[in-house]
Amino acid sequence: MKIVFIYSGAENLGIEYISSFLKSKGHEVHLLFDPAVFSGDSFVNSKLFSKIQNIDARIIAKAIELKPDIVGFSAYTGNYRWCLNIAQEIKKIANIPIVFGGVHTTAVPEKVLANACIDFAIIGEGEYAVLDLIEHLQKGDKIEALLDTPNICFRYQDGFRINLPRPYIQNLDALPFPDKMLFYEKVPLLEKQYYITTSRGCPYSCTYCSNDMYHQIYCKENNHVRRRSPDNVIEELMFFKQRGKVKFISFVDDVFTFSQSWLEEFIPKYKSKIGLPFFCNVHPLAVTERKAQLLKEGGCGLVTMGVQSGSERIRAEVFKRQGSNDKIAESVAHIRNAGIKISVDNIFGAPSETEEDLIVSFDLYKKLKTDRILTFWLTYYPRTSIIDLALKNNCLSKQMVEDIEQGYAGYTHGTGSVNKEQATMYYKYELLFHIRSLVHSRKLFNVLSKIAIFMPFKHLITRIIIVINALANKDSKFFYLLNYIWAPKNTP
Ligand code: B12
Ligand code: SF4
Repeated sequence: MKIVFIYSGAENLGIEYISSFLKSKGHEVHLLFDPAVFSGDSFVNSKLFSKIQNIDARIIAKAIELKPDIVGFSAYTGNYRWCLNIAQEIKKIANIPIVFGGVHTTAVPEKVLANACIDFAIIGEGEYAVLDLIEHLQKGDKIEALLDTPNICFRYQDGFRINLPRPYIQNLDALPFPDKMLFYEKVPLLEKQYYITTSRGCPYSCTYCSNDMYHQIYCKENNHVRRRSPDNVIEELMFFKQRGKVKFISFVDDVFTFSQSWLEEFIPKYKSKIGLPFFCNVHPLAVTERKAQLLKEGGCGLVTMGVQSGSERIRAEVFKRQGSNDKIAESVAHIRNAGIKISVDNIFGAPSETEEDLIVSFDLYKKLKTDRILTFWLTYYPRTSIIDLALKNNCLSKQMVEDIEQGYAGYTHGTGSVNKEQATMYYKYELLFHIRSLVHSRKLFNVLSKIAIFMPFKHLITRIIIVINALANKDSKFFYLLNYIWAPKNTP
């Protein structure tokens, strides 16, 4: 059978895993890819450039031309409307079965299936479920044959058949390595920074994160986190290292440092066999002096750590993130003392957040010696528990929740759900946090922060600082966009 995946934005490991799995079972897989350099989540969001590129129409034409047996979309909330639009256009021309998977589909399969152009929605991990679906289509069985097939959802009689997911895949080593070439053939530049995950799942369950939604769906299971063996990860990396194009490894695991014993085994092997600089995500509770040393020994140059708020109240009551400010300071110090750069994330706009909370956060960031503070406006993702809190606090209405589930992810505090007065307050702290990430000298920072409070156009100045910081830190996304303009590519 021939499956065509359609995707936009960044490289997608989910599609790559399903692709190699299907290929290992003898199926043919294609990708139509819009790198969304001028649209979606891009720095340079421009309707005009996007129109000139005319990628959507080319994707639709190519999808029809390939004559697939099934077309697959990986939907996260931010690209869901785009996926839906392409699916509708394809269905108008050809009656090809269309399947949606990915995090947004997993959260709200019934909303996805309410669109007549989508035939199937697959929730949770996709490898075995897509195989079941393809084999079902190949046999030409009646839809009733899928009534008890885990993960697969579809319209049935007057409603929806939402089948529960099968248990998590426990032995990740048994999966074929992700089909990286699917994306690299489209944009060879992507190979410079090798995305890899050594685990699936997260041990924590922050209320704003999609892991919280996964934990609700897979509620009967308590083994949310699964990890590949160090040897299996090294084997995957060796193959691409030998191709000689990879310059940098990005471990995109939710929390790379959750197990010390795994790192003790992995790092020496990584150092001797791979030895490329790498990046990873850490959690304040999953950093110790020894773990930081191990990261450094392996060649880690930068870590990202979620702080999200310096207010212990917001972290505990709203975000459900455990750990004190002292623990955060200690973990940052371990990373810095090991000689690794650290970038921390902060989320503005938590339900019930007051200026008091922002002042406390500001005090924490003044103390921490971080290389970068990235600030985000809270984005509500479907079926995460922070939505219930926001409803209780009147930060969201029922209509807004419906919009979020329909993929109008604009309900961030930065795009409309705070009033002018609140926005002015947020812009002030946003600017202060960004200045802090550029200026490490306490004295200079104190002077600048006093001036900044009175500056006009705070939001604009923040944007300029973000660009300076992206250049100073050689931000990979930023350079990808710059390089993409003249790099060879074969899209869509
Ligand atoms: C790695 C990662 C990235 C990487 C790589 C992107 C990628 N998609 O691989 C980078 C850094 C580029 C990235 C960017 C972004 N990310 Co991101 N990212 C992740 C992360 C940490 C892991 C994803 C991953 O690789 N998992 C491993 C694979 C194997 O699992 P998977 O993707 O879930 O795929 C499985 C199933 O979903 C399913 N499946 C997936 N696709 C399909 C398609 C079909 C047809 C079927 C049937 C099944 C299926 O089968 C797969 C295999 O089992 C997740 C958090 C998480 N833990 O899931 C966030 C996450 C996906 N990202 C998120 C977001 C918001 C973004 C950005 C929009 C951020 C931004 N503002 O720029 C961008 C979007 C970029 C883009 N266009 O793809 C959100 C999405 C939330 C939501 N509800 O929409 C998540 C869930 C984190 C969160 N906040 O909760 N991200
Ligand atoms: S630690 Fe990070 S990945 Fe894990 S649940 Fe919290 S926000 Fe999500």
